[in-house]
Amino acid sequence: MQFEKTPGWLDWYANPSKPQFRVPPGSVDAHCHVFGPGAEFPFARERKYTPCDASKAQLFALRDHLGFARNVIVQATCHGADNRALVDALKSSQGRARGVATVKRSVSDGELQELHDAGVRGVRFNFVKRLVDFTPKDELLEIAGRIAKFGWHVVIYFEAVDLPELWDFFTALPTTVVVDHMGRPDVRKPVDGPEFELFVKFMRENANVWSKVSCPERLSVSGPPALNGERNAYRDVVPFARRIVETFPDRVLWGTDWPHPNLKDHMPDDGLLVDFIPYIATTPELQRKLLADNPMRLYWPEE
Ligand code: 0GY
Repeated sequence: MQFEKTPGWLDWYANPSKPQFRVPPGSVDAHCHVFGPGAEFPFARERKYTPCDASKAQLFALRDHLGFARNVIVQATCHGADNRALVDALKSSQGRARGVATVKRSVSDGELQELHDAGVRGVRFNFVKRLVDFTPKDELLEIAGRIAKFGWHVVIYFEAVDLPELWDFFTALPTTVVVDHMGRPDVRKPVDGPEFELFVKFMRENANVWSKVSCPERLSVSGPPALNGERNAYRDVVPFARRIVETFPDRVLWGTDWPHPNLKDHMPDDGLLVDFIPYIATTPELQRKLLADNPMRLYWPEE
């Protein structure tokens, strides 16, 4: 099937720079996606955008270029609950990728077992209204109860303003809970203001909650670096991510978010994104926890 990209869709950065920061051995890019290819793995009917293709081979090439050892591939909303592209990528990774799927209430235990065997270790619940239609909370709770038996966790994606309303649901989840992109703070607000304090409280009061300190390019208002060779990009996001890394060093993950869905203004150079890491994890110990120890504990606990 042929797909037309959403008008204005920015393709991923074709020739990312080599990062100056060398990630520790065994590092995991713990948030990235594959898109299609649409001709092989059609995009879902209920999708809110149509991306460009971004294949497993291109993802694995980026992994090697940036110096990572492994990937956690997260089911993107453009594939709905059809996890075939994800499973195909996991099976081709020679054990170097694990996955987070999207499932519906109708999924059978046999299908969950197949996903597990392919390397899936979590499900994603998305509350970002521009990306998905509403799913009733009782359905999500039922799914959470079933995947808990497989030792999986729940990944949640929401925007900061919605945390108060979603708090009771999130704190009722029976598994480890991983928040995408720090719950998307508004970085124009103070890092110690009420909105981000609520997120810090959410993590402090719930020891099962982890956070990805990812997507500075999505959260930043100050934007990418000047075109003068500077590699210190997205500075307005640093205080937020650094605070989470330093307060909860054993419950943070990092990922590129390649191929970066829905960016309207600019497409980040993935090499620059890697060079963001030492600004938010400022010691070798914090870097090792963020990039290797924590994702290994969550996704490859047997190693
Ligand atoms: C991200 C962020 C976005 C999209 C998706 O699955 C998705 O479509 O996650 C977004 O548009 O903010 O994590 O990739």
